Amino acid sequence: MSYDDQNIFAKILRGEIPNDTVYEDDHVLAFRDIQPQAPTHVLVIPKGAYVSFDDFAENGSDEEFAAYVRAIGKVARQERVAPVAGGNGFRMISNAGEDGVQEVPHLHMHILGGRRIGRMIQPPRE
Ligand code: DGP
Repeated sequence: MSYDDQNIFAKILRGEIPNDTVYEDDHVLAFRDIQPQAPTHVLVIPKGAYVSFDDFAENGSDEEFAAYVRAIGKVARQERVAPVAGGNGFRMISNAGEDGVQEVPHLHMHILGGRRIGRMIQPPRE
């Protein structure tokens, strides 16, 4: 699947749509999900044009990988959900493709916490 530069997160990265940023560096932007499913619901995205995690893994640079992983950890600590910083825990989810029910075709990691998130896999809703 090729990258669609009209997707909503590409527009956020270009500053065409506002967002509630919680963290930013040269390679990464993290902002609050517009439809939060938990008290903490942050999306962490690379600034590079990657459709999904597998695209990133295949085509990203080591510098981008390091920045992405570290940013996810920073967000979890900053949001006070990271157990390493005394938080009560969180879940990371990255949906990919149709079976993964990915709605926005720009890689994003959901960071969910602030409540008990529940079982890892729920029955399909659709
Ligand atoms: P996914 O199904 O994994 O592709 O999740 C996409 C998420 O993106 C979903 O939880 C809602 C969120 N989202 C969609 N549009 C916007 C937007 O314009 N701003 C923000 N902050 N989040 C958005």
